Amino acid sequence: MKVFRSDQHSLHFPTGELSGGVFVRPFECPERWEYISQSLQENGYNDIAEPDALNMDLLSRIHGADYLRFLQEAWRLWEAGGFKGDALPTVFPARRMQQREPDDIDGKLGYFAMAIETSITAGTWDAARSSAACAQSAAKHVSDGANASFSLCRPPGHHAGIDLYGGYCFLNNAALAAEVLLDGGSNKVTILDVDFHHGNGTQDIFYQRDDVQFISLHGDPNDVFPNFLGYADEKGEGAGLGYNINYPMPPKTPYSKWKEALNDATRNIQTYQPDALVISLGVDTFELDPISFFKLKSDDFTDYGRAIAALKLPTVFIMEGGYAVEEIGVNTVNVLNGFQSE
Ligand code: SP5
Ligand code: ZN
Repeated sequence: MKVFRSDQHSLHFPTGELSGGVFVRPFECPERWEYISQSLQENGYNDIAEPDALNMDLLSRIHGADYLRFLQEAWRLWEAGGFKGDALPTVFPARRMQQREPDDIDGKLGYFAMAIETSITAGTWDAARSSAACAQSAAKHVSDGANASFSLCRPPGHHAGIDLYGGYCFLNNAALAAEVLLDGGSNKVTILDVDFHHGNGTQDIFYQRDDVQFISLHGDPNDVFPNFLGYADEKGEGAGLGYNINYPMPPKTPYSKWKEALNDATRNIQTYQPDALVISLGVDTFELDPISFFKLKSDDFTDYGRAIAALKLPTVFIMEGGYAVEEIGVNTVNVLNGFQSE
């Protein structure tokens, strides 16, 4: 399986994250990428490529023009304001306030943010762009005939919506991969999101469309981030009605229960009959993950990798979350190994 990755991920490394009222070292850190790279190498995934340049036209199919402009100018405006730390929002357009982008950078940050654990730094745009470029090239590789590819995306993408960032995400890498597959001749694509958190951004982007089926297995938003999307009654709208499927699950969910949801998801994929599959691959479902509450063990990742392969679809794996840093490489590679063994 060919791997796409870029060293430019390390341009994004905020100094802190507000968690539990304390400014801590960010959970989404550069070592995550390094541990995964190392495990890939140790397991013989040596066909590694740098991505092609990002196609901004394709990116514009999933993100709004104002939002893309904001991401590119945010750091410059923040610096021009004389601020010294990383760029963080402090004020939000809550209920009955104006949904209007102001000139002031503090207001812009709050206008486009869906969470404040995610800082923007000097290198954030370049890192996000390189991450999206990896997803684009991995999808192109499959669209050109390969049966699978893996994109070591960092920063991750599934919380980034049409015009919003947060949850460590800026550009929606999995959504871009789906657009590349559609552009390359697929008529229908399924995005299966197995990250612990609901893929609110991906749901947002495809909510009214029937050419992309979105399925997410995640912690119940009533109990955990992103808290305001991911309920089972969110089924899509208009042409998209029926093509959005959520499986929220409670704290301490063991693999046996998670696998039941996956089995139901695979039945829904078989009914939809997509031409290709994108996996939003977060391994924060692991029992030792510091910010999550499912109970998957390392071998379970191998098992569900096999179940994904049983669908017999061209498959693009897009890296999302996973914060038990020392085990992140093993768990990620276990999914790929399970897929390859089938
Ligand atoms: C891609 C991805 O997995 N993003 C996850 C974003 C999670 N953001 C919220 C992190 C909250 C951590 N602090 C919790 C301790 C205080 N309750
Ligand atoms: Zn996650």
